[in-house]
Amino acid sequence: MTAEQMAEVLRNIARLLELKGENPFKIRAYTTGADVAENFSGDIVAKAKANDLGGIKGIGDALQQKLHELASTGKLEFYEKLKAEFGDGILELFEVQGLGAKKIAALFATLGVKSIADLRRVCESGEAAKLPGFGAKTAEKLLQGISFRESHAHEFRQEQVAPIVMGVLEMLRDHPDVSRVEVGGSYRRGKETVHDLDFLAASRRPKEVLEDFVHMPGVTQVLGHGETKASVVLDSGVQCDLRVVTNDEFACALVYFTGSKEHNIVLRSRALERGWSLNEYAFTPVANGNGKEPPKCMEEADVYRALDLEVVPPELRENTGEIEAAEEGRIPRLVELQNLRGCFHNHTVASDGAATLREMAEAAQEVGWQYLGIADHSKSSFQANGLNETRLAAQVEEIRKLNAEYEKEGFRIFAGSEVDILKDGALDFSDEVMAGLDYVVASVHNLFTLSEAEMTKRIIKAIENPYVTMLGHVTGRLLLSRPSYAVNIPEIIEAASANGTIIEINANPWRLDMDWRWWKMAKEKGVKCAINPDAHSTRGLQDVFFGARIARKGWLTREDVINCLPLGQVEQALRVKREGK
Ligand code: DGT
Ligand code: CA
Ligand code: CA
Ligand code: ZN
Repeated sequence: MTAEQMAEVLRNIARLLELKGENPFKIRAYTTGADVAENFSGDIVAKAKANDLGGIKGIGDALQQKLHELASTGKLEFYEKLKAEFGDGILELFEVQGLGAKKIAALFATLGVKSIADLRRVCESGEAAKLPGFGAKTAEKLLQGISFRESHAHEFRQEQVAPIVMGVLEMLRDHPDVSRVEVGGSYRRGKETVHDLDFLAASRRPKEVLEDFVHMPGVTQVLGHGETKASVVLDSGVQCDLRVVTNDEFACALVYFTGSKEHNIVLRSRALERGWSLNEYAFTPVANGNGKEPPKCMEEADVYRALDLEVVPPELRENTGEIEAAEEGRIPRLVELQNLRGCFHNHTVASDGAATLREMAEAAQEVGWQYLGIADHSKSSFQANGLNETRLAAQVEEIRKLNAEYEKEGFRIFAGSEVDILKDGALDFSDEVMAGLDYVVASVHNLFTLSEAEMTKRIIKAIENPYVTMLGHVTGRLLLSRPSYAVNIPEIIEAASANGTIIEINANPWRLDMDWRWWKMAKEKGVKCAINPDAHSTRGLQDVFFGARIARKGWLTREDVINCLPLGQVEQALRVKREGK
């Protein structure tokens, strides 16, 4: 049991209690408990096992008992009973876009809907549309939600697979018969979602390694188990493939299994031009080749060198210009997580965050950062407890006070706001109010159904405001859950370039927005990037890990990323746009 799994059980209990129409305070106790479990800085699972949760804010007596039972037995009677009342499929209904507890409860009570399959049936038959508060449009939307979810049924986001990758790599690294190990595939290339995980190990005893792999903890199904490879499915539903090769084959195999397929195809044709064939194990001579000895490769770099190429970082291996760049020695030195000196889009308890200003600031200092930008929601985001002008002014005051305290440590909080972009592109705060802040992140949080032309115009109008320093989560997508709204990204990039507006990479693994596929174009037009975690807790700051990988995948260097600037320079960078006007 992990803290995340514990939190998930608490969230599911809250959902089921909501279906039962339980008292909101009781429900709130479980969602708060889930937040606490997930963001606790110590080992909350060990504490729960030891029945030592007393005095932790947000975990009352009743919850302490339940967490103790859950952590020590792996099960919770109360939860099992709740699930039995509704059936196993009910929780997946919460994953359908546009469906909340109220609607699910109505569907369950009147039409006996217990699963996604049931939901589809009653939407198609017209029964759902007849329910009070539903209508034909809602039913149509729900069907779209179901099909979006199904079209991504076997994909996983980074935060779902990253811990698995760490665990499997550690297991293989510790294996006495394994000399080298790597993860390949789309995960290594830093894709925002992956279908399965591909591991590669070098060993002289593949049998022993594969035997332990198929028996590792969490395996629920063995799809294949041969002499040199095996495939398993874990309890999380993630498929893991392992290929075992010899140490001499490892370099070529790693290139091959990292992909992408398109990148590999170009490598292979370059090999043929040189009179060799390149497969998943080695270079070999081809008949009627030029007779040149095929190169022996011990490292990936040897493979690229043999093909007269610079080494291509895995994130760039998509055949989108990296081969040409590698040939001409133009592979950029990509930004690294360690280059970040702070970040700008973060929330506190003042809006919908879980940590106070001080807690966030001190967590940022722990990470080793020199600054932290606070951008709580603005007043129109009432569902997120957005700040009005008065509350914002009070927060700015509090930030100034904390800054006086932190100054000697060389740390600084920047006072910002995540200001809503209203329907017509106007902003939720006046220019005067925004001028009193260090910076502004402007984001769309409502009216996702505007036409592409209207949405693009709306966002460009915000980009043109001199006080809008950067644009937040450009497309509003939630990976595997909600598609982007209609918007013309090249026009947005053009406007950002013309106005000196920064675009963020929202590093939350559900978003990773703006998408990596657009960054090369943005960079060529001189648009700067901010890698922002959009943290709603101190733990959330760590999401920059995912953002940095996406920035690399977008070909960005530290010069392209504004939050690589040290404190002494970043302040000026935030002022450039507003003072240029
Ligand atoms: P995904 O769909 O997220 O799992 O994406 P990948 O890229 O991890 O794809 P996967 O797991 O099917 O295969 C891993 C790598 O193995 C892939 O990136 C390139 C290599 N590979 C697999 N099948 C082929 C193939 O038919 N031809 C070539 N050239 N390479 C392949
Ligand atoms: Ca894969
Ligand atoms: Ca695979
Ligand atoms: Zn936002």
